[in-house]
Amino acid sequence: METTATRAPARTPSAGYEARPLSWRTGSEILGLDLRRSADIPESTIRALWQLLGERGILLFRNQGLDHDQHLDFTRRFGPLAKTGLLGRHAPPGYPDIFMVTNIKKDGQRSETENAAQQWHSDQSFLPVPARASLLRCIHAPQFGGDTLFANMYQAFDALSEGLTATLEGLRAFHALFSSRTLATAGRKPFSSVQEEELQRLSGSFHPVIRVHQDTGRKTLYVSEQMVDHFEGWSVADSTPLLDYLFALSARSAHTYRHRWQPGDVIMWDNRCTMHFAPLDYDFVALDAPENRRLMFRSTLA
Ligand SMILES: O=C(O)CCC(=O)C(=O)O
Ligand SMILES: [Fe+2]
Repeated sequence: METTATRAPARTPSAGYEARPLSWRTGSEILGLDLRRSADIPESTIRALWQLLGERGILLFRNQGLDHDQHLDFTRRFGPLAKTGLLGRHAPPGYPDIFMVTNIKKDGQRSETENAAQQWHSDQSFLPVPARASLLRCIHAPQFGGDTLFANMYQAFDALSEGLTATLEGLRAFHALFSSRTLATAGRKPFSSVQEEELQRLSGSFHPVIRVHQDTGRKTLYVSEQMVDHFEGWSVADSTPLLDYLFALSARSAHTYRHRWQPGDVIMWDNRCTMHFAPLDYDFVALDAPENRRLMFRSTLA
């Protein structure tokens, strides 16, 4: 399946790489590294990439053509992998730590992962200790649509007034796999095969609404449309208007970067200071046409 991804000519590994901004505040493209040979990347470079990730929220590596092992090897340079939980059922054979996101049908059925990200979220925020970062690699991108949007949650925090910041500082929010809002508004419930008892088991976690990023020391807003249900001690009805405001503020165009995927792209994002969202905007009429296929694989850092 990976063979159609662009194969970059192998580069001689060296400490040298270049980082170029993808937009004013969010994202950097990293040039000059061959992720297929991640064992050759010096520890100092890994540390510098990690710091840059915390500052810029996402790192893009183009033309990588990784296989699953190379993808996991590069991911592990930054720390242990996260448990995949429910996503394990969407792992490619033999790779339980990889999550496959695709719109390619299986046995004539639409994939329940195609709408894994139809609302803004930060990965695994429903867990007591959410995923630090995720790495998504593109094998096929549809001819139209299938982009991923990233919101810079430092910028969302910076856009809050002092008064609202003071109110939010003391609050915690409840994150569930699917917030009441998601269940009420998603066109197609994500992961429709998730059973009620599994939802109970993953009942969710409270997290502060404003958090300090461990590596940069900067404050971020930490609420998301897909998972945040209510503020601690507030009813859903009381929470909804303020949450709606915060979601709209986070998703303002000026706070986001939209990535148009190319096969061979790898994007690493920091779940502590970004959210992401992948609108369902492919050509559903011709979903089976090869040029409309979307196939991505994700690894996740604990
Ligand atoms: O399909 C995408 O672009 C993102 C999917 C997603 O949310 C994820 O892999 O964490
Ligand atoms: Fe996600």
